[in-house]
Amino acid sequence: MKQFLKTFAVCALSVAFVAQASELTFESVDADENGYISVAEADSYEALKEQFKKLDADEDGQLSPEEFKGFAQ
Ligand SMILES: [Ca+2]
Ligand SMILES: [Ca+2]
Repeated sequence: MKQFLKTFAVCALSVAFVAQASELTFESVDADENGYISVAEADSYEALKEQFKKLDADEDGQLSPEEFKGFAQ
């Protein structure tokens, strides 16, 4: 029974992780929490990396929370 609960817990955690990974939030991408997403931070996320230049409206090389709102997931 204990083994079953352990397996169940691991599965539940995996599902939670996948759900998180499929929907990016500004906070989750902004690794150093400086309020902007840099090219290096966006680099870990394929879809975001592809849209980075388009999203960076003021072309300062980083995304503000306002610019990130345009990200199509
Ligand atoms: Ca940052
Ligand atoms: Ca910008």
